[in-house]
Amino acid sequence: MSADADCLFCKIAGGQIPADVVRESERTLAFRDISPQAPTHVLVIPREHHRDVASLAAESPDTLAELVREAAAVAAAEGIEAYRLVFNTGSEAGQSVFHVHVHVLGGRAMTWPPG
Ligand code: IU
Repeated sequence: MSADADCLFCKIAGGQIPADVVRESERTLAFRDISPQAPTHVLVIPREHHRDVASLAAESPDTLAELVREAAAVAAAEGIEAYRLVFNTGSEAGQSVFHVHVHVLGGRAMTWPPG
């Protein structure tokens, strides 16, 4: 799917809303979360609109692979060896923006299980 006019992350991808962009690739964009939960907290999104990671996997698996490669590249650029990738999927799981994004979290010790 291409851009959704009501989607915040489509607007960030389209440059209509500013973001602290740290990395770009042909199909993805990485920017710092406005409410960081770790010293490094970057979101990587596809430029195209897909609701969640399962939709992205079904509709554009190559883009999903690029998203994960880009997430790893973000961690490497931040100098982080251990990091957590999170795809919240569905509101009960904590998804609040329905344009798929992977959280890249690192720079501190992580606990398990997540809350
Ligand atoms: P979630 O997994 O859908 O809950 O993640 C959405 C994230 O988007 C969350 O961590 C917000 O802090 C973040 N975010 C942002 O970076 N910029 C924004 O303008 C908005 C949310 I709204």
